[in-house]
Amino acid sequence: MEKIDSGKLFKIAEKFSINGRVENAVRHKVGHINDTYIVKTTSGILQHKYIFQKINKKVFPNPVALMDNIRMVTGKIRERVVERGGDPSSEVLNLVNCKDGNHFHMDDSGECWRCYQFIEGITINFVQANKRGIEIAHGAAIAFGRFQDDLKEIDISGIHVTIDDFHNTPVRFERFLIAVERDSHKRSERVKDEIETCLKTKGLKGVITEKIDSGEIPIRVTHNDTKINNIIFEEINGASPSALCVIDLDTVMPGAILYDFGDLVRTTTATSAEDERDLSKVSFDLGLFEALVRGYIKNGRELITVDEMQLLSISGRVITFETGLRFLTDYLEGDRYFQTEREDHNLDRARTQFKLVQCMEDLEDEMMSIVKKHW
Ligand code: ADP
Ligand code: GN1
Ligand code: MG
Repeated sequence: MEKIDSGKLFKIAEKFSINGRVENAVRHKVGHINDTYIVKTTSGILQHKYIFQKINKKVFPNPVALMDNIRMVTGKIRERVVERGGDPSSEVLNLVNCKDGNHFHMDDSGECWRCYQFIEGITINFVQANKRGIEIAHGAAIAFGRFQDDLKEIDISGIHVTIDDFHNTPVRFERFLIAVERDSHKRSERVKDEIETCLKTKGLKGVITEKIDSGEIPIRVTHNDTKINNIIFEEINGASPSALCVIDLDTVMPGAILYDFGDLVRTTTATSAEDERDLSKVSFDLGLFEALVRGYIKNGRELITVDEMQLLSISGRVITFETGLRFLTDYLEGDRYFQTEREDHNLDRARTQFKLVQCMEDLEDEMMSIVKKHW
């Protein structure tokens, strides 16, 4: 993780049409991919806050196309928010343009920077299986369902693919096998059990992609990174936080809604952090799952097809397996993709995913019954 001195960030901030003079810039350590900073400015007695992000170019080879997607998608969502009488300053990400009119800045070393208006609120990494957790899960699912609905009329042919084969689980499995074979960091011996688990679970990899290939599952413009912490929640005195704005739009591209619903299941039903080391704390909660189904279907009932509905209950298991494969692959390759903060961080993350896959397998019938009940 590159450290940046605030002098450099001040210079970058000068390129954007922000209000006031920069007072300070602080690294914001949430998210595994981009470098994010909170920048505070003042003009007279007024204070302003912005989010600055350096787009990870190892992960996103074409930041220009990515920013083009974000411009189009936020434009469409803004129209929809206004139509329904919402507040476009907090219910959609607002890019701040550069002084030269561009919506991103390419610095001298070829790094791509963007700036958003700061949205006040909180992010939530995981929820507990209680009334508050259920309300949060339900609100998150409504937000992602609405996101899907807001984008249903966008012209998919104008949306770029920002990462090839992002949710192609069979390709992720092949890459995992190559990483095991190469064993470039001599770590495979340590993770023999996890490798064995992946080989035994490989039946899951084609469950969604085969139906995409056969044309049964439609391709739409989807978010593709619907972790619960990619929503900003508003804290209202006494009540449970309510979902305000879907963020992290770097992976918006053509995809299947099953991976979106699935990733929400992966990150919301686990009742523990993604990197929890104590696996006895990692479990799957059916009440939270039901809250997600209720919430997602609310805006999606017209949109979700019968074929998609039939895979809704297994979608979480597929993407949790995929994410486990990705963490384990990165561990085997020497932690090159996901930002890590401790030794074995990716391995700890992979282990929680495999535990969760097992929990979901044990509750397969109950999950299907819940989907049918709300269908
Ligand atoms: P990553 O791809 O690294 O996860 P994100 O776009 O999700 O990057 O941003 C990382 C974090 O920065 C978010 O989890 C959130 O806490 C914060 N953040 C991003 N955009 C905004 C915004 N417009 N307003 C307030 N906070 C934001
Ligand atoms: C990354 O950017 P962030 O932290 O929201 C990753 C997701 C993974 C997730 C696992 C572009 O999401 O695909 O599911 O970590 N994003 C990218 O926590 O690879
Ligand atoms: Mg994020």
